[in-house]
Amino acid sequence: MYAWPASEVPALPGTGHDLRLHSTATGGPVTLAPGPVARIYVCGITPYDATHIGHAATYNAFDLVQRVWLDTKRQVHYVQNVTDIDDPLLARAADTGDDWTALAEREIALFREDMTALRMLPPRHYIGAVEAIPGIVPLIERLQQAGAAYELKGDVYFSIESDSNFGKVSRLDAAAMRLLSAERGGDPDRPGKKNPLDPMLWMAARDGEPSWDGGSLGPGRPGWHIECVAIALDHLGMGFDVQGGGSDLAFPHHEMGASHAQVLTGEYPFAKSYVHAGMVALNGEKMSKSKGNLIFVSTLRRNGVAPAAIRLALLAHHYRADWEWTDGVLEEAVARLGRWRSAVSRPDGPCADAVVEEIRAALADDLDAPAALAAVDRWVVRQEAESGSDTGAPGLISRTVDALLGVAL
Ligand code: 5CA
Ligand code: ZN
Repeated sequence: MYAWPASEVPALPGTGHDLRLHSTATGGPVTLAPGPVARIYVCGITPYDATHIGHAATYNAFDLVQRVWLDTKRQVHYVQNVTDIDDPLLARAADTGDDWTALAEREIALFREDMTALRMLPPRHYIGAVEAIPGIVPLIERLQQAGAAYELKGDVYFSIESDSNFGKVSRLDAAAMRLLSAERGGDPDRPGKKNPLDPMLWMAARDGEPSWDGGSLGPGRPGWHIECVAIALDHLGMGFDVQGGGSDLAFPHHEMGASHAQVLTGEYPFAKSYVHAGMVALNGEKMSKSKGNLIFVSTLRRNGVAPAAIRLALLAHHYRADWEWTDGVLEEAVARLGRWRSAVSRPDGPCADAVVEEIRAALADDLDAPAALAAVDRWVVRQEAESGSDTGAPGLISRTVDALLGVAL
């Protein structure tokens, strides 16, 4: 499917630094993309309620990844999916009486508008689960042939025991895995499974639910993890640099995906790093569709909030931190945007070369966006105090903030 238009990325003098990101799989920083092409897969939305601030925060983190790599003159192969068929989407459509395809289309359209307004650079490949089905079916058949999958009442499950590296992504103990499996789309209590954690690869057609031709698997629809694996292998191959998403995807989604791919290819690892953004909360609880405690980007925009202020509100938090959305967070971002905009509209200021370097260094060090904002804040304060004589400085600040942080002043 088509993604959304790319906002222009201004060219900056010099070159950025190589990116180091914290990987869940190592518990420490990994230096990425040694070659001229960087490869990243970021899990996309399930389109039944988009785009809340939690989504936006996660996509902001991976947009920064793309911007840092572009600043090092690398090409970026960025792939994102849309889970346009899954249980939660059907459940929401049944609740509201919507046609599930119409619901998905509407929410994807809104997501595209929000991403464009927030200046998130689009993926090169934006792929829906439904359009990926013809590629998913043969992968499941291959897993069956390899003895890594089994049938249960027409459904097909992946056997986690077939992957000797299972567990290396999330590094959780068995009890924690079991708990999270039940919470996040798994069915650990279903009788007849070889291991309670085994995830579904193919769900046989259910009455009243959509289904697709599954060849030898029979009519049905794909499981969640194999969807992302099929899309990532098709467009990136094994050993890509970053598998990204929110921290709620570490287990089971990214753990299972890595196992599927490693058994399919016999190669290790699926991704060189597994990078997870913290969860944004509202009123003390994780912002989530199921709880309904959501602040939507589109509502803020409709209420006249500048997208650049929303972006600054996201950037004020380190991507790995869990944080809470409050009115105060937004007010601070609106005030900062005002200060920055008036600063760059002045005819001169103190030399900004060191600020560019500070922003580059902060972002290269595990995307320290708050430190990048602080560097700009200090320049603004200096300009207010001493003015300065560098007529190129306001323009350089403006272009840097646009290129590296996605904020148009
Ligand atoms: N379609 C799947 C991934 S294949 C999915 O998780 N969709 S989602 O719509 O539920 O979430 C999309 C992305 O937003 C995921 O990376 C998820 O981790 C992230 N996300 C969801 N809620 C929050 C939140 N409250 N804070 C931060 N990120 C969040
Ligand atoms: Zn995914």
